[in-house]
Amino acid sequence: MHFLLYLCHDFEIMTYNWNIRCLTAVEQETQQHLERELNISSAAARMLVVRGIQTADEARAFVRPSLDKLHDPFLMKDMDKAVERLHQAITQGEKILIYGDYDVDGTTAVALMYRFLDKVIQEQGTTSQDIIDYYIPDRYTEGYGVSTQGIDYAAANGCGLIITLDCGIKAVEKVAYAASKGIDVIVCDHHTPSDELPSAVAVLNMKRSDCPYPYKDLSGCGVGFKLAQAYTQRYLIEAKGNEAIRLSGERLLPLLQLLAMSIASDIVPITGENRILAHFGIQQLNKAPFTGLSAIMQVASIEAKTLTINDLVYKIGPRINACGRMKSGRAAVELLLTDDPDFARQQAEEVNHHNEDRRDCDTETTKEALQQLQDDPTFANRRSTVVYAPHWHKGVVGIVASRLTETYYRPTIVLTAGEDGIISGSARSVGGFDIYAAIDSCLDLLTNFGGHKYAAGLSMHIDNLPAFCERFEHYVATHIREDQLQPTLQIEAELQLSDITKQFYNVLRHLEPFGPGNPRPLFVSRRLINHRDTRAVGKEREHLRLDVTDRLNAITGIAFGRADMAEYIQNGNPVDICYELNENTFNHYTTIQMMVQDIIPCSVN
Ligand SMILES: [Mn+2]
Repeated sequence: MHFLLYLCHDFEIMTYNWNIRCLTAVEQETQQHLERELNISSAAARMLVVRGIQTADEARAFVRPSLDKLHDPFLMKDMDKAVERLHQAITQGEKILIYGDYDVDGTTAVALMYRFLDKVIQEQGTTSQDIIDYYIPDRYTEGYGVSTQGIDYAAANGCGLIITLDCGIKAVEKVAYAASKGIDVIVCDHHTPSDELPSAVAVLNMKRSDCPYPYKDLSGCGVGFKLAQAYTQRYLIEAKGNEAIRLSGERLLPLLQLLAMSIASDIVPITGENRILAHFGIQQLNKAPFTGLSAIMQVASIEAKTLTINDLVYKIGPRINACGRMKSGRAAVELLLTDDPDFARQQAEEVNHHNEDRRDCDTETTKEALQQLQDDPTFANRRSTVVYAPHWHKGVVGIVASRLTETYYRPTIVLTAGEDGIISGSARSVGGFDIYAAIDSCLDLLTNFGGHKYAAGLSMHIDNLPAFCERFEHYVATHIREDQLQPTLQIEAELQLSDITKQFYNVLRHLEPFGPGNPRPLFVSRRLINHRDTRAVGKEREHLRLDVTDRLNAITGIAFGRADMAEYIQNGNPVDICYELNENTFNHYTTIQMMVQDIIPCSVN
């Protein structure tokens, strides 16, 4: 593996392991088969093979997602009970509280369920305002999950039914508390259940060990959608099965735009059913976005009809989240629900301010944390990063932990002060290292702790911090492998420049939307030399514009922050380049170009 360090100005450029995917003998046969059957290049066929596609039919289904392929919602355990109880509430005019979470998955789930029920109730000739209400817990005073305050709110407002979305699977006591107040609960959640389930009317969660539902990776919003789909099939249309899904399209299809947002932001795999839901959701966002979403797209400078999954991940999701972090999740839901363009514009601008505040806060905190590390003489010899400052904002510690791993690739914890001498924060891991186990080894020093292998939250008394730092570092230093301390680029294939044709790019585009489980393809091409015009560009000449050739074909590209390689390439030295492909339109002329992830001096003769 390559281990080279380049210095540019005074900051380090991250060095990567390159891991190139190899095809097995069987996969090579499949590749040749697809190449013939679909009449595509072998490089294009390879992209299908590495995504687990084996036949021409599977390939067609993958590149052309269809709503007919969605699973029957009644395969989900308890769906019957949920639909019946919901129908009872609707027909008897019983008041329903939709209970969510402050993140994107939780707020989109609430908006989806509200929009769905709102329409159903209006069609019955009743005003929905008296019948449905929603509740988002406060991130700081109530925290995640079903709260006592939320149930008291339901009781005080005369609700007979609570639908929890993106939460509730562990709310054993809270569901019992609701029952004591005469309130029934339907749980819609996708978090991993414990041994004991809450004794709710229905517990919808495909991760229940007794749930036969075939797809396990729905978002919280996705589980809510399945409830809406099931209700539609049973009570709103005569036809059943796939035909019903098609016929109910008009009712359910617009809701998929909210679902696509939750899938993009909650980092669930974009495979199977999620791929279909995200595909049609993005189509809806480009065709007929809800008023509030259209306003957010405007403040985020996303051109109408061009939105991609990346825009959801990097532009829309963070703005909705910022609203929950810096203000309240309720404001986010209001924006997702409004049909008033003026209100939407105002709210979207406010959301944008929250996002700017969040970004400033996150940049400032990251700067302070990096300074703390640079001032610490012992830091260079450590394997882990733990930083603490009492004044940091609780809402950004997780983002800051991620940022720190971009500079120092180590298991990282960022902490800030809470109340009564308790400090709390977020942990982020690197390279497949199990940070949950590392923190778990310090359990006796903690007051609270939860999470998984790659990310966790924790709190402890401030007096325990020095002991924690020492024990955590010791655990990391004795358990982490050298290769886990260097990030790895998972490369899909080595390409000749002649492989990069219009047809190849067209196949690539049909593999979208990309995300976990279906990564954006990363390629490598070797022995490339300067063609005509490789040079440093940008305000401070910090970026590199590439114009390279393999002596037969040429391609252009951009490498952000890599002007350090300009002279090397200009001097005629060959390089290996790792890149994604995208289209660049300039003067109405579109070309395929490289978005460079890494460049190294040529490693092969
Ligand atoms: Mn979720």
